[in-house]
Amino acid sequence: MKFLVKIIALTAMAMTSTFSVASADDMRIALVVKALGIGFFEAAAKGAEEAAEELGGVKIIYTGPTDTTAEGQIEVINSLIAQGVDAIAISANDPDALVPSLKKAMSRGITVISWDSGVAADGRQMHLNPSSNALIGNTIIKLAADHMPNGGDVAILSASATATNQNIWIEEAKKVLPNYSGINLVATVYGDDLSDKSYREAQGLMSSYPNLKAIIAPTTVGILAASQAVTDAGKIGEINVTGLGLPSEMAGAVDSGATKSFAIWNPIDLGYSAAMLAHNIANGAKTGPGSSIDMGKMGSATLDDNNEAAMSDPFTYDASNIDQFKTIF
Ligand code: RAM
Repeated sequence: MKFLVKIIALTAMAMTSTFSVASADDMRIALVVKALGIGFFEAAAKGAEEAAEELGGVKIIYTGPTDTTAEGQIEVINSLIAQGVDAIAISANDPDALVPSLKKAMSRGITVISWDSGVAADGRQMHLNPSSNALIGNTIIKLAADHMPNGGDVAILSASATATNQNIWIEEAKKVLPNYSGINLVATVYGDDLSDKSYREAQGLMSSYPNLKAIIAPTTVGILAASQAVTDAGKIGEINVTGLGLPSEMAGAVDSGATKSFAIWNPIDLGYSAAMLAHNIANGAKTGPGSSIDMGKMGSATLDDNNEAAMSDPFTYDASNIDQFKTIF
């Protein structure tokens, strides 16, 4: 009898510990995106889930506002603070507006990093850029210029006017414009990473600038909407749509000729790396200039003086390779 009691007690103990490992002890990492419903971020979430599976004992909370505003993200952050998550990895709609709420999160012991679209240095422990900003800025202009042997007018269709990443890339693009003689940037407009607004902004560009030769959209939402607007306007062959897109979303535009080429990095790897970094920093990995933080199968991130690191170079897609990639992301 005594023996049986002992067995029951041991079983109960084992059950308790199994339960705590499986749920309450999980590290909860919130992957906060610019807005829900964007394919690029869904691909990144897939990568974050891969990281969680590899690490074990990690739960990814994929969340974000319904539109690409800082206000929406502040609400999300406040709710994550109230839930007491362990880490927040955010792609920001504004570099400064989120700083007070993210500082509050850090003061409660929550690890905060930004990835994709950054937060100002005092609002996060580190930032992960997808690639070198200067390289992305040059790439988006080169993609347009490569198909404009005689030069001409180009316009930029961006995401939101406060998006950290797009604003930096546009700034870098403007710096290298003088290297592309004959390429004339006539306007920059904002579609807020909403399909319908981006589509209307692309239509507006076509009517305001009748000599437009290219629309450059450094956003996966904008490039897709612009290629649709150009197609619907019957301007394939006249206006080339380029910038940053997902092969899975852009395959039709490449087939139709609305888009000759575009670029992107691997969003799955980016989400995987962001989750790995958030996990390792929450587990005590040191941040600070010069420190190196493990990113699992993606190697490690070495932080610069601004506590930033960059991943890989953007890759260019066109009719020759899009079929190989359109089923991946
Ligand atoms: C959209 C978002 C994201 C950006 C990509 C290229 O999905 O704006 O932040 O990195 O485009």
